[in-house]
Amino acid sequence: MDEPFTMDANYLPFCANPAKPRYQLPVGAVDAHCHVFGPGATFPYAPERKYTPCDAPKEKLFALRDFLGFTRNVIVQATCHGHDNSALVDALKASKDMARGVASVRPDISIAELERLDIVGVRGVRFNFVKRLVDFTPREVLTDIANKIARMEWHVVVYFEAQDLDELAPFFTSLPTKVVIDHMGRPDVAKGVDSLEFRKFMDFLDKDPNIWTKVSGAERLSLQGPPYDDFVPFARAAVERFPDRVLWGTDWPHPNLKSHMPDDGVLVDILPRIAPSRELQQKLLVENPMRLYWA
Ligand code: 0GY
Repeated sequence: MDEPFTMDANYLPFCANPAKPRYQLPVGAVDAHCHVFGPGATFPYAPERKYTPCDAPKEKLFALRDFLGFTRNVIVQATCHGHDNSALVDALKASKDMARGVASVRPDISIAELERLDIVGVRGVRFNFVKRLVDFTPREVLTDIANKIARMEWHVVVYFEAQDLDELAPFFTSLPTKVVIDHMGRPDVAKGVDSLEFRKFMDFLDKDPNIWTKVSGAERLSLQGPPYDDFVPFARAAVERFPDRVLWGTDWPHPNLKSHMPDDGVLVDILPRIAPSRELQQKLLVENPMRLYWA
């Protein structure tokens, strides 16, 4: 049978043979930002998607987890699957409690459906504000969703670009849950870690203890490429200032990268540079994600 979906012509597939990391992850480490895509023949991509990726099924994700030395995953619903969380749910069920999920839901979702998602391991919803990935959703709609999921003791994960922080910050602060910012709100690393842009981001976290951040996205934000020297100071600054509110993930299978496809082993090897002590590594990779997703 013909495959029902053909990946975009300029889409880069994930690295099939990553290097074994030199850095040994702490026991129980969590890859707290990754995705599953399809397979499209079983879990069709959403009609409203802005890109068609290559399939990246759960079996490949779990094999990568074991190869790199992680114990657990947090699987984040990506926009190419829209609000259909079937591939995510399937992966969570197959993980034997070794994965948690962040879903994408519509405002009319019932409490019964939220409870079904909770049982399989969903602990949050993602609001995406990146214009190349999603159409606009009014804030009131997102607030309705946040109020519903607050009852489940879930949290909100947000993805946006640095220039939009000023406009979005009051909305994030108004949400009734913890809010986890993907990839440090995508700073422009060319501006440097002391830039007004990144200081605003750090001050925002400083003021609101409900805000967490993922210090992931080296391969997305770096202008220099591996070993991502220009990214490291940003992640390190966030880890050192907010050691109890940071998470890290590979972002496998790295949707929409254009410059290069990272070797996930090389990505893991930046961890001791962004979290220089064993204590910081333990918090970043084990204690924080366990508190947020498995408590
Ligand atoms: C990421 C980043 C991207 C894509 C998505 O949901 C998505 O489609 O998050 C991106 O294109 O920057 O973290 O996966």
